[in-house]
Amino acid sequence: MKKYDFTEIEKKWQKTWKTEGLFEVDLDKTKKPFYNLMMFPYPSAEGLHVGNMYAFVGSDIYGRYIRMKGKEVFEPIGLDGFGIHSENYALKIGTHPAKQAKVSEKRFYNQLEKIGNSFSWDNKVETYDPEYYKWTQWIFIQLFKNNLAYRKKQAVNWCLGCKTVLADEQVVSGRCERCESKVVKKELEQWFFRITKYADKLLKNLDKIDWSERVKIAQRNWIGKSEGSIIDFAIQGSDLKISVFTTRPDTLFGATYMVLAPEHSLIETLRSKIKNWNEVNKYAKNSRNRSDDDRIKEDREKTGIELKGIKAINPGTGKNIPVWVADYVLGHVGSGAIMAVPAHDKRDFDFAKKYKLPIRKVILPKPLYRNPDIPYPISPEVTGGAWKDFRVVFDCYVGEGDLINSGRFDGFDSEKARWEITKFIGGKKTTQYRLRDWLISRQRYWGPPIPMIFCFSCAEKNKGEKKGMPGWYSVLEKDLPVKLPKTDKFRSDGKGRSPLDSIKSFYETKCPVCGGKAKRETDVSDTFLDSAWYYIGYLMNSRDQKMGFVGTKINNLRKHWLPVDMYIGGPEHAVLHLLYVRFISLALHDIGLLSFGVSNAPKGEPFPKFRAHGLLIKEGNKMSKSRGNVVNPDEYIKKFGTDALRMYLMFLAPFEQGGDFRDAGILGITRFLDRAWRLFQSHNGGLGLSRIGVSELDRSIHQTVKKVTEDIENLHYNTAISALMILLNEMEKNSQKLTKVDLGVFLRLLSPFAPFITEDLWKNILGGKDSIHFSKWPEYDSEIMEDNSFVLIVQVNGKVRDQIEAEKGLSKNKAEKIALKSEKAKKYIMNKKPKKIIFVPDRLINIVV
Ligand code: ANZ
Ligand code: ZN
Repeated sequence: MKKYDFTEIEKKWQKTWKTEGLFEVDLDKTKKPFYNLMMFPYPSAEGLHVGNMYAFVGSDIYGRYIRMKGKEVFEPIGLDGFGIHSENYALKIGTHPAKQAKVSEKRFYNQLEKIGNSFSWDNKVETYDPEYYKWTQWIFIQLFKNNLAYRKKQAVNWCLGCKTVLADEQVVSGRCERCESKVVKKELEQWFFRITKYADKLLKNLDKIDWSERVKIAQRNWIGKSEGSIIDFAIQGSDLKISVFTTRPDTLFGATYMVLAPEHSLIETLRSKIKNWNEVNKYAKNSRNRSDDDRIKEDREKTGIELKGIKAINPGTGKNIPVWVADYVLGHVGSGAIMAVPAHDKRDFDFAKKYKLPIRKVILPKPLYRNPDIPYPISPEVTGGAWKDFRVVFDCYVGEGDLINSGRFDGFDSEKARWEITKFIGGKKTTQYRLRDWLISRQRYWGPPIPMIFCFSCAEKNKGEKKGMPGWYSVLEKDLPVKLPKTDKFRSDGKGRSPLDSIKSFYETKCPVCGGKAKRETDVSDTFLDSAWYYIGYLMNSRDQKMGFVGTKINNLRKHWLPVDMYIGGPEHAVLHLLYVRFISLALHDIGLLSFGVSNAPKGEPFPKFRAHGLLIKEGNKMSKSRGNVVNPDEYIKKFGTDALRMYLMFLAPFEQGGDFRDAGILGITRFLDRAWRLFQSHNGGLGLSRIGVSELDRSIHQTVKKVTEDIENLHYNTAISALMILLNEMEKNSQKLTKVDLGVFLRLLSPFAPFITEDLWKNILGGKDSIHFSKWPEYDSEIMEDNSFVLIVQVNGKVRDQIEAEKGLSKNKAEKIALKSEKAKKYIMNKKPKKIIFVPDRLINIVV
């Protein structure tokens, strides 16, 4: 018998498929398109990670299944190789990022070829390819032209390691998401995208797209909608006022002091009145370079300084209250100032305790208030011990309840009081979002130069102009791409300038409007802009042509491919990539450069269906270089084969849950494939076409078809594989009865998981002419599937004498015949004539003699 030589088989089919271009798709001729997309990888230092493979294989299985269900499946692949991560790696090993990109590219594609996915290689994209980033720049320009890109000076996140600014999304607990260095604040002029304009749409559409719930929750929290009021507090003895944003205007009467953020402009304005100016100024300056995360942590010890000589007036109570500066209030949130209500806000409470500020309770939890033993108004005299208890339990009560100590609003329900109080003191209702505009500039080398030009003389000329940004023009579209210049000075100097800022030949240019001397923007754009449109990039290439947005406009030619039908990727991208990609698509839609939609999802949403895969760990631990436990798929592929590794990865747990990789486990899969191989080889040549009647084997086959089909649809690959294992057992037991049809069904069910061995057996044993991967997915017959038999209990004079398997729906007559034939029953009937026969359908027959 021929041995299962996976190395040979896998090499052979890989080569054949590639030369035949089996999985290439003619994008223009498709009738039943299905866009099966997985998040493209960034080429990391170690080459393809088994975690990448896990994600890709999980996505591929789904795609292969859909293909066999009759769709034309497009499954492209590419590399997200522009940006900080790739650049940092090149810097670390002391090589040029462009050179390293070529090395990584080769290695990655090589590895990706081996994982057995049905990739459409003709359409691959690399984000650092000028043909690609030409369009990244083009998108920037479209956003600029539509007032969605602007420049402003702002205190921004500055990573001390990467020496560049970072978006909020890239700062995790005060550290850089990529290099984990500390992140501080720095004042710089930067480019921003107005993603906040889409806050509401991004939020609302979430309800109408089919995404993993945990990712939706993360996006909702990130966008952070909160409804509240703006309330003005007059500053005593001046015309100035402090505006605050609060979600709890109902607690106004409990505001016993106010806090300005260290960045608040009023501090400077009030300078001459602040008696302890030096102290205040020093505190304000120092707190600015602390990260936001650090500042707002609940458990961090609060600090602050009172503005001596300044008092504000609480518009509810009419009383004077002190004004402080403290870094737990952020400059860019709300209005950068708060009314502090220590009795009902934890941070204010801690602060008030520390600085001995008054605490005034204004909300009482309902059960207490309604308790007849505690009459209103509550005071220690009236309540005695209860007051004491109340204080212990509710030092700081953040919930809802009824108002006390609030003048005419006493007794109001706190939720209802919000608007009543706002109205009463002339405040305004507003909605705030946590989401901030997307900071897009990076002071780095390895990225697409931002395609903007600054003209000094035009800026002078249009100085007073309110609209737009005087002197700033986008590069003419015909001049795209603005190529990243080749240079050896690609390292950042750490002073807030990009390396491009010292390349005169790059930045010296002409003004596109007046033709005078002008300077190019020298920052590059954030890597997340590269990946915010790559799913369109895949559609722009094909075997021998590259085309663009312009002229042909993607929305005419290949829009039937959009939106993406199934998108799979890591949940860690919930607030980065997955938010940006939606924003860019919605914006291009509104501008009119894209147009696609499906009936069951909002127009312009690029991914109506998204599934987050789980995390792959190694023997209980996170895989990381420092632990030295990163699994390199190459080794395992060499030792066990791609098919075995694919199946092993998918067998670990439900795909959306992740799994624990253990070396020992893979042997179980190897044995399974070996057994399947032998079963097929043993039938080489001698196979019947059909069986007569319905047998137990038929039932198992149909049940397995149903199970595997449903499991794949739900990405429960692990249980689909175990169903196939059970079926293999059954087939081995009934080896004599097996037909070609049975074996064909088994192979097709297995093919998405183990594409190589199944193709080989399909062609060599079953004589398949075309690839198994384009054969039809098996269907099941629910009638056959159902268990049609039952155990007939045979009694003689009420005592059980035999149990016989029979077909359901058996008639009384037939049952009688079967019973009378039973050897065991005959012994008790002893040839006597039955007096009476009791029959319970599908259960028993009792012969009374
Ligand atoms: C008074 C108050 C009383 C508040 C109370 C809360 C509870 P969310 O819900 O997350 O949107 N706040 C407003 N601006 C701030 C800033 N710049 N820095 C830090 N905190 C700020 O949070 C809204 C609440 O956060 C606001 O409502 C305000 O405190 C605080 F019993 O106002 B609140
Ligand atoms: Zn000019």
